[in-house]
Amino acid sequence: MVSTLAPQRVKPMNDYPFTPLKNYTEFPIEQMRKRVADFYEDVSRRRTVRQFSDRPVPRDIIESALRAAGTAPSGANLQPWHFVVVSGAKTKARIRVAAEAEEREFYEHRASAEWLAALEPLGTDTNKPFLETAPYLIVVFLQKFGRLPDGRKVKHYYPVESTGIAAGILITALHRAGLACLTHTPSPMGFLNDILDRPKSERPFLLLVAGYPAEDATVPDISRKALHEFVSFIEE
Ligand code: IYR
Repeated sequence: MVSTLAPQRVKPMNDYPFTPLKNYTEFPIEQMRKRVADFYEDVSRRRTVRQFSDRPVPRDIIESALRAAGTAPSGANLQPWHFVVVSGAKTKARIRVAAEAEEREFYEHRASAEWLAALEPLGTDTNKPFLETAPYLIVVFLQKFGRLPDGRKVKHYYPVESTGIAAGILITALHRAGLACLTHTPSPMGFLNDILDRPKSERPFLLLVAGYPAEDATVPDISRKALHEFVSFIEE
């Protein structure tokens, strides 16, 4: 009889290769506390910025942040995202024109009075100069399905959750590099497929504006919820 005390070997139920978990690092509790507190201190300084400097940012920094985003967990590891990095003035200008047209529709017709009231503290309007000023527009696309090399469709699972997590890691990585960004969502964003030549199977998820903040950038004086307002613990 096999003893129930025998060391448990996790044996996969299939023939796909598994490899030992090599890169996991455990930290002593005190170090864990410090690391997570330092991380919080750093991310809590992140602010959404709407005034950008045109100072250039080396592309390899954006690439590293995107590499970090590409480590996000995803449904069945299908990585249902595509990122288009726009730095060319011509394309940025086309995006600005199209986004401002949608924004005019939004502010003048589509948005409810309630929505406009919610936006008032942010001071946003139809004018989006940052789409041309900032050195990078990173357009995040969500792939509803993928394609095998022979053209067959592959269904993607949880693409919204997966792409949202990847976008969160990207925003955090850009912040950690010392860059500012803005999650911009002109709605609808279908024009981005046309301008950036992306297939219909991809949906623009968000447009991240990234760069240095303008020297005179200001941000709304708003606060974040305290922990007890957005977290509950159940300990029984
Ligand atoms: N997309 C518009 C409106 C807007 C909507 C939300 I919700 C915001 O948090 C901020 C803006 C714009 O970018 O102005």
